[in-house]
Amino acid sequence: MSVAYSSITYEVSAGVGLLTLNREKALNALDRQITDELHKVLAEAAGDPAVRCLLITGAGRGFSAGADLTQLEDSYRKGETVPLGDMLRDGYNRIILPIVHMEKPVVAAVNGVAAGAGASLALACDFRIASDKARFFQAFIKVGLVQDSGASYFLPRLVGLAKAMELAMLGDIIDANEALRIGLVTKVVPHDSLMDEARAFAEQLASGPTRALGLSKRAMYFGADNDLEQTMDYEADLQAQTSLTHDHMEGVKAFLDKREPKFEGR
Ligand code: T3D
Repeated sequence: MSVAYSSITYEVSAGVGLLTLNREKALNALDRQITDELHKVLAEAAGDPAVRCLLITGAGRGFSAGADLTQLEDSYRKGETVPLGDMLRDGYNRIILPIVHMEKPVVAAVNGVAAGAGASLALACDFRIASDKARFFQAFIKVGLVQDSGASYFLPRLVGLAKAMELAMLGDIIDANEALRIGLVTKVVPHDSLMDEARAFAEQLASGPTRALGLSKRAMYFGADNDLEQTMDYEADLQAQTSLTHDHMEGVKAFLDKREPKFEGR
């Protein structure tokens, strides 16, 4: 299945939903249209049993340059300030949360620059496979804004508080190798093989025990914000669910039969 929106393309094959941001000229900067379309496609991917892993990338040489800074150009040129709080609540927050809440793995194939809210989009994914041309940029501070779209949540958890402060407050652009060194990305691959590598990675996840993967993600977020006792209790609740799945039974049978398991995502 393949659907073309005006700023996104989306297709599903071999258990992987491939979502491509498609505003190449503006390095896939996020305007209202693309944000609304993202919201729609994320809901579709979350509810589609044929999608067992979602892969997000950008067309052209950018992953996403963050908020489309031309959107409010008229106001800024006239010297009018614009309060952005509600725009975030109605806009980017509605695309970041569904990625985190999606009970299946989400992978970003970071093909180029990921800046501002575009970097947050990549950070919200469970894995980042980066092209050797990828760059990460907490651009917010350069335009006099605080980081948003979850960057203050994801960054300290991924790279530690000190490095998160450095990235956010200095606003230096880092390349793919530095991103790998500080733990921001899963791996760096040659640019020309990015999509093959990212697809293979996504297909491996898509052939896994989807329910356990989804609940593993949920448990990790829970564990990051709760104490050991609460977390172990929560794990027990989740295990009560995974233990009833076909994939759990299949995994144990495969072990006993000394063969590879064939998970079906149920
Ligand atoms: O407003 C709100 O909704 C509030 C929320 C804010 C959240 C945020 O995301 S704030 C941060 C917004 N993003 C930025 O500040 C990044 C701005 N862009 C850049 O600093 C640079 O473009 C990059 C470092 C990302 C890439 O540099 P480079 O040299 O590789 O490319 P370029 O030549 O600067 O950009 C290529 C084109 O994309 C260019 O258009 P042109 O001249 O070819 O017609 C450029 O204007 C356009 N572009 C890049 N970023 C944006 C953009 N157009 C609109 N919005 C952008 N963010």
